[in-house]
Amino acid sequence: MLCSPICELLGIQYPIFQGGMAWISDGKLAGAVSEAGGLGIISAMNANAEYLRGQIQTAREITKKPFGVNIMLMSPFADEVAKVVAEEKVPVVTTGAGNPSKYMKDWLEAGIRVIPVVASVSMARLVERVGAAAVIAEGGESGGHIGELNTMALVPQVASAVKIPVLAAGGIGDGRGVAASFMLGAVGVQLGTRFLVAKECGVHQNYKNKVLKANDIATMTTGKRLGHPVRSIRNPYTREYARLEYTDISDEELEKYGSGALYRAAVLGDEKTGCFLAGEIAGMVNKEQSAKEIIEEIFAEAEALLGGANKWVK
Ligand code: TUI
Repeated sequence: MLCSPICELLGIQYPIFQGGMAWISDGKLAGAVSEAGGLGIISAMNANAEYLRGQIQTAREITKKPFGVNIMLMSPFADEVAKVVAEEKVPVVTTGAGNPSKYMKDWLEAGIRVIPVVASVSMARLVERVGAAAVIAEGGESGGHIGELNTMALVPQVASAVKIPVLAAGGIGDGRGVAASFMLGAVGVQLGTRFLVAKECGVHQNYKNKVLKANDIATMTTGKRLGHPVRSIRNPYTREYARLEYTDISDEELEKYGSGALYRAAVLGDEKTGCFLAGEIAGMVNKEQSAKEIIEEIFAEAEALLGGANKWVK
């Protein structure tokens, strides 16, 4: 058993979160991950209160164990879904793509454990000050919206800067990544890409196939010009986006070109005009498994590695 403070804090069996992936992480996937002993997370993405309430109910029908909701702070519905998680007394809230301070009072009063995703030491310190229970330090190997630093440099700096527990995210796909994360000072991990191909994940099969077929250099980043770099699998859409970034097209038109692209990938499976967000570890995700199989395989490997780590010390 890999026992960690995050398991005790949240009452979960394995120190692993399934990342809140927009259009992908629904109540069914989150319920399955939590039931398997990790922390499943529903993505509130750009959806409204009614959608989120439905997904919370679905997760509660699948499991009695704790689960979380991820609130993407750039969402136009962030205020409305922030109220829902407090009313529903969701056990854990993770946040992404911004500063969650304005919601902290309501969430803490509702007894929620707030665990923001951070991409810098300064944001980790800030959220600790306003009452975060832990932080997820997410490096640029991740899929989706990313910060400047990579996991190897970010996690130890955040772990040294705060007293609350730190989880590592970005570039973790198997037990080796989990063991390395613990060595960097993390006491848990968050994985997205590996859970994207879980049997319980309802994303379009074309999306799963793209991840299953990806190699080590399959992903690229776009969106730097608009101030929000995003990692996704290279395809005609990303190539055209990357080209447009270097033309004199207006920011508004570039924004318009990107809008709806994740929906087209995740729901429609459109390989030409969809944006298939995925992390750098897509190249080592080669099989569809249940959430339970994924978690058990990862931790069997991580425990063996950590247990044998002193073979290097003479
Ligand atoms: O949020 C994510 N990943 C995402 S969000 C998303 S939807 C989207 N689509 C297009 C453009 C932008 C978003 C797809 N994937 N991960 C968590 C994350 N949070 N990564 C980086 C951050 C972050 C960045 C800045 C957290 C805090 C932060 O603070 C900035 C500030 O000072 O407010």
